[in-house]
Amino acid sequence: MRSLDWVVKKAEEISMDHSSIMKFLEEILTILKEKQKNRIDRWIAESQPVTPFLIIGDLHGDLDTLRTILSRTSHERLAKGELTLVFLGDYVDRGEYQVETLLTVLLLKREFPENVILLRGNHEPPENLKPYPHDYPSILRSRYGYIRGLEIYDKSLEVFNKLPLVLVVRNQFVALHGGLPTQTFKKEVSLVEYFMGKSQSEYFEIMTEILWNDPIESSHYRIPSPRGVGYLFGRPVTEWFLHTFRFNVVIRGHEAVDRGFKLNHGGKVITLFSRLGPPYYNSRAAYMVVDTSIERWWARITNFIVSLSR
Ligand SMILES: [Mn+2]
Repeated sequence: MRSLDWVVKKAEEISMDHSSIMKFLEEILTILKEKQKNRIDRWIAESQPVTPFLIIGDLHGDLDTLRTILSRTSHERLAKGELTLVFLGDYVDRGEYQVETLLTVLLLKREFPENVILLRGNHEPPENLKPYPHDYPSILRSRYGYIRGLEIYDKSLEVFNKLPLVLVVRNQFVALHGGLPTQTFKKEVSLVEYFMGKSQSEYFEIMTEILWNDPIESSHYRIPSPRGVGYLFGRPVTEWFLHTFRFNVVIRGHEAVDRGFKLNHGGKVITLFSRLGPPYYNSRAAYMVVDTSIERWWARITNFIVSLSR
């Protein structure tokens, strides 16, 4: 089996200098724009449930873990469309190799555009909603110089703006970085309206929730988040959403959890965290390989979770 770890080497090459990075980011922008004909495409990615999905949570610059996962993944199966890779966002910030990590996932997108889904995390922020700490721009400045670092950062923000917020696999699952939005909870909405709102003014608030929300074991539908942005969404939101739009589970990242995964809301919300190392204390990182053709796969969710430690 030819594995995918060659992509990491290629990313390391591109990361060596400013002009290769700029050229590559420009190329990625063209690819992403071609795929996105309208506002909905830019927001919601859709995938057929025909292949196994390999789902990876927050990486935050953990190139080692990414390399391990890719070394276990078949290039041929991905190339033949027999596998879909889904990344839940948060590629940069924290960690020495965040540039290489970002370039690796973008290279995967370039090589296999139909079978690689890169979702947006809160660390791939819109201009006016930056997380803290956000050390990606300062890493770029110290590595490539002030002006060139800024140029790469600005180009990165353009790329981040083109990453979808939600992956929809009909009758199976949805994947997003933070959580289900509460703004449109129990409203008369279509699936697209639930995730995008009915007007421009709802648009930004819902994006904030998708990127920042966390689940909480509560019968309240929402509680303000201790993060200072977004909400904690309770079980009523998950139950209403899954029932109304006919999905089985929600798969999300965003929280550093000890074993690399956790389950909320009776196993209907799965958190994956795929980074090892400080400043987090999780003993393991986890990812998921799900074959949606297996009947009631979601009822035995832990069977599909793979965990890693150093
Ligand atoms: Mn996050």
